[in-house]
Amino acid sequence: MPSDKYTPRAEDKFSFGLWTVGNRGRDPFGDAVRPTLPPVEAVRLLAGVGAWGVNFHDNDLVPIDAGAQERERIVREFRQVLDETGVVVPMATVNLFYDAVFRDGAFTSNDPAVRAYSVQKTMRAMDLGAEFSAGVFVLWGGREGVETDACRRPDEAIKRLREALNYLCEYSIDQGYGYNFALEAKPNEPRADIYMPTTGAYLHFITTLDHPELVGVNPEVAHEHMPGLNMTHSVAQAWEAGKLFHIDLNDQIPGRYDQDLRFGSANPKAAFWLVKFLEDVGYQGARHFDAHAYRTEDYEGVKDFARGCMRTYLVLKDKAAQWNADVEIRALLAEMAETGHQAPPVGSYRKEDASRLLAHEFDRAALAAKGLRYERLDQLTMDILLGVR
Ligand code: GLT
Ligand code: MN
Ligand code: MN
Repeated sequence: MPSDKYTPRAEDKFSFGLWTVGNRGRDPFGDAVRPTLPPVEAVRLLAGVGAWGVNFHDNDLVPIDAGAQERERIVREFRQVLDETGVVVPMATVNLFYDAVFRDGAFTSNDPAVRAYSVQKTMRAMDLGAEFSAGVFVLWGGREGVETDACRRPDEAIKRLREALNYLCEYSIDQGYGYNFALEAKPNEPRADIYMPTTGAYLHFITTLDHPELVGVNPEVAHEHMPGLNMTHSVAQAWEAGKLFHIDLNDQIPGRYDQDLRFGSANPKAAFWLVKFLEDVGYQGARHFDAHAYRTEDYEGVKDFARGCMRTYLVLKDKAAQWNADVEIRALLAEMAETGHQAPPVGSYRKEDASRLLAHEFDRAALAAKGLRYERLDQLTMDILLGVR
């Protein structure tokens, strides 16, 4: 494929999970449509399409029942292919959802033995990630929820989640791993309800931990769009709190089951605002695609899917630069920022200022009279996105 300005480069920090390009197209109504893609082959595929990084759950790489020798061989072969291709491992995670043992939760299970096993499995997954110098450890609690609230009090579940997180932070410190943990919310699926449904819920939960400085969030487009939320707003709150440790880029039609579509393919305008935000603020983390190819595709189609995620990101990044430089847009923004009205500044509270503010007479009708030109601004945005400007 000839290279152009939308060809991915290492600086773009595009990463994919082994489970994304390795997704075999299973869904609740149908079995796999693609053959197994061994991890080593997945790395070659990713290197071939120009990705920078690969992420994995413990069991994407090492099967859950592997012995020590098998683990060693897998790790050796994986390291070889990383060296050969230059692909890096920015993030690691743990699978606490697939095995039957997690059917009623992992860290929040009622069974203390399941909780202990979940913590042990996570510690081992952290060991594995650290062997490949992963700096971020994602935790997605897909099974930490309920079908019926008869099973436990939800505040008890939160206490258990906190206990596990505190333990894992201490383990990271103890081992000198230097992980940043990134917690990933989702409202439902696979559980009917998941305890930490939104990024905002996690942002508060983090403040209650023993080591809040080690823990941030991993917002996912699909998980915000499923309940009809605005991904860019969630990301902005995380960013403003210094907690945007990772991001899962994909797409999703609101109100449906988790689709994990190619980035930007369902809601390109929402994807535009997201990319523009990340680029405007100078987000330095990985741009991780947590998506998978349509079930109709073979592995050539999987490559098209992976290239498409990165290309759309870069096209939108280019469009964001165009938007920022557009003379008419800049003039509209400047016009909007102007106020023809005098008012005492608010700022931090001071008694004298507060008296002035209380005494001030506002002309409400005049304040409400100015047209804000958002229609024009949005159409200019559309013209840029549709490629006619
Ligand atoms: C799973 C889930 C994703 C999470 C992954 C990390 S696994 O594919 O749907 O959203 O990010 O555990
Ligand atoms: Mn998802
Ligand atoms: Mn995800």
